[in-house]
Amino acid sequence: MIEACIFDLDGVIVDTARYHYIAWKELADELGIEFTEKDNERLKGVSRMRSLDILLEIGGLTLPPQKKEELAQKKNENYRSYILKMTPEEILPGALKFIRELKNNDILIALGSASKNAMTILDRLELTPWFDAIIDGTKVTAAKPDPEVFLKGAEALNANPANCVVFEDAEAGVEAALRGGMKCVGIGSPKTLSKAHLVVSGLHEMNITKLSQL
Ligand code: B16
Ligand code: MG
Repeated sequence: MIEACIFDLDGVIVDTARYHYIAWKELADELGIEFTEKDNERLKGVSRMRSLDILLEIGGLTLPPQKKEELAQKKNENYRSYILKMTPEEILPGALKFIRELKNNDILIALGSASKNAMTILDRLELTPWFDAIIDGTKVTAAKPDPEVFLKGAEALNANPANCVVFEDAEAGVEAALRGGMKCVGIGSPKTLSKAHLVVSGLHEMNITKLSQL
């Protein structure tokens, strides 16, 4: 029996990776680091600070912690200028339809995202009222693949982790779900997300029948 669904945000409900990319790219240009869209793939599902570390690693730069804080903050301000202009049209295909279907079947819904900007994004997309619990980057101490974010989601919903399904686009997120003893639907390529119980290209491919067969 499925009690709850826990959704990652970036790459599952909305594609903010392109805004992250623009903001990291502007910072990289200032630092004289060559940073491509392919490099940006490595930052998906990864925390802000870890993302900066990867960027600096690419550029072969080592900086003191205070400077890194400053740069991360600068990137975030730039990133926020983009997400503050987001609209509900940017919700990925099928996401709202599937969420509605879950509600109609009395399945609880939580968010499990690494982003500290998740609340702003959900508000901009007008999705906040659909969630029974929201666990984001401001509420966790351990990053994915640690299962903390999803276990906190299950706990907030009072759901048994074994009866929860996580939707994730990042390999580390799939790993986190499995470590938490949950079922996992990968969103993206079966090649990189092979450990998930099921892989689909987007939430438009999901429905209650597929969910109950997991
Ligand atoms: P922020 P998710 C993740 O969100 C993004 O995929 C990742 O690229 C980003 O660095 C991370 O959030 C932190 O985001 O800078 O907004 O706190 O996929 O876990 O929803
Ligand atoms: Mg993601």
